Amino acid sequence: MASSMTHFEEPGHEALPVYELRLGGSWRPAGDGRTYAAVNPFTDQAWAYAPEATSADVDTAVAAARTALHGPWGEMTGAERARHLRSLATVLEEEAEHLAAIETRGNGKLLRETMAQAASLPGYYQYFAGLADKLEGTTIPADKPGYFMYTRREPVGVVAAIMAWNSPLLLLTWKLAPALAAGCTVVAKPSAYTPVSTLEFARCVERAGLPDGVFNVVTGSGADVGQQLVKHPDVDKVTFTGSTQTGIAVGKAAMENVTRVSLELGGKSAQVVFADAELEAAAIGVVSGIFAATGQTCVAGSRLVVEQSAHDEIVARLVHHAEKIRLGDPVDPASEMGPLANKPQLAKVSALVQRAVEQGAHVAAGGRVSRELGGLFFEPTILTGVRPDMEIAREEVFGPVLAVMRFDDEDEAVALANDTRFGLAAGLWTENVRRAHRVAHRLEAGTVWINAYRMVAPNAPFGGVKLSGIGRENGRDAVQEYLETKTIWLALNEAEGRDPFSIG
Ligand code: TXE
Repeated sequence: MASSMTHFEEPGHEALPVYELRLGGSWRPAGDGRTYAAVNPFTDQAWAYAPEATSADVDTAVAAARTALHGPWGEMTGAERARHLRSLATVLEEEAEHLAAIETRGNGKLLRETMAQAASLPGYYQYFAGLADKLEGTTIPADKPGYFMYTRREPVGVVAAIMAWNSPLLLLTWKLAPALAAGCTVVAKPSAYTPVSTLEFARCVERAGLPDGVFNVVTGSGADVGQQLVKHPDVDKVTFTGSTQTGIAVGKAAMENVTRVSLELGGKSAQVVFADAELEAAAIGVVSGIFAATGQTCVAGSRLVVEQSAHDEIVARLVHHAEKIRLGDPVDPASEMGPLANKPQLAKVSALVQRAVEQGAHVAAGGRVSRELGGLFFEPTILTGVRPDMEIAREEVFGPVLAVMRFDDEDEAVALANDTRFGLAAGLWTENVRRAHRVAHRLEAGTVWINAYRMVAPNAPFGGVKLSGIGRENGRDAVQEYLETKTIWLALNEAEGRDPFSIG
């Protein structure tokens, strides 16, 4: 990826902001001074320069995180860490508009979406502040007399947080807030496509007064900077959001050092619509699941699994909504769908749709690159007549493309919905309360929304089963991802007289 980036010599770069790495308490250019252009997907123009970290910079970041872990941060009580998390929440409230604007420039998402995301960030730091002083061990009655035994919950250590480009600050926050609550220190590596918002975020951390080295940022390519972090012997835990393919490579590389890993990966989430559903509400929910954020969300509801008798009506409603979606400048409040985030993404979406048509899918709406606006726009697309064995029913598109399949009864609905290697989320639309819970229990997914879609919250555990990942973000479960359990035994009596050659 690094080689496709524009470098510092680019004419006109002087006018653009040039960012620096956040290493310990310092802002520093990359060790060899190299930068690359961050490109705005709407204008297709460079808008800032980000440092391309060297391997020495990665070492410096990890060392700074280690020093903070063994220093002021590691010595704090949970209540003191909570105060820092709350200070950060306050700064983020003040900076929400600024961060949202940066995010939209970086990945082309609608400002109304990035604004809602930025406004939600403080709530995560508040929630995890509330948990920071409640990380309790247990006292365990020893199974033999004369011993006292208890556990401590200790931070796993230095965490490398690696994120995709689709929601850089939200994905970062889902990792950083619980990691800090647990007492860990963090080295963050945003996607090479969207380096700037995480560097701006580091300014917020600095303003909030967190000790130096608690939060560090290295930017650059995944193959270089990301890979080095994952393989770094002094990193204790890797937490990753991105594609399943890269996630598997990250997991394998981390295992070389038995580094702990959490993975939040791709999805091919089903929206299951029964004929007894309120069909207009279901149609709006399906639209929100697949066309919001231009389909570039891990929870995109990219497969519609609909009961035969409701198929034609819901497809008609969906086509009606899809054709009315206003594509446009992401900063225009009237826009409903922005561009895809980068050129490889547009090429991938186009190719998948083309192959789906060649394999027999019917284009009910959209289906093409939208040329009118320039940039990287793809039309909201609905493909009917999709069979479960087709590529478009199996592969993550990460774009505004819905694959429609039909079922005759509940068992077939569940079988179709579960006929995927992924298991991040699912939507379920029915007015029958018994069926709603019955089917929700049978769906293989980390989250099931009933008569709703795309709901997330600080206290709602989120993550995948199957190829969608390992571990949970948000909720109480998330802090556990950043803690280790230590068991402590104390012999209460002096003379034991126990056999030194047998256990226990
Ligand atoms: O993801 P990657 P990208 C899917 C989506 C998209 C595709 C590529 O289909 O088209 O992934 O997106 C870093 N060691 N999703 O390029 O390649 C990389 O720099 C360590 C689904 O963003 O997985 C970036 O910071 N790190 C997803 C991060 O990993 C490495 C959300 C993710 O990169 C690395 C986004 C390596 N060897 C994209 N290689 C979802 N479902 O949530 C790359 N990276």
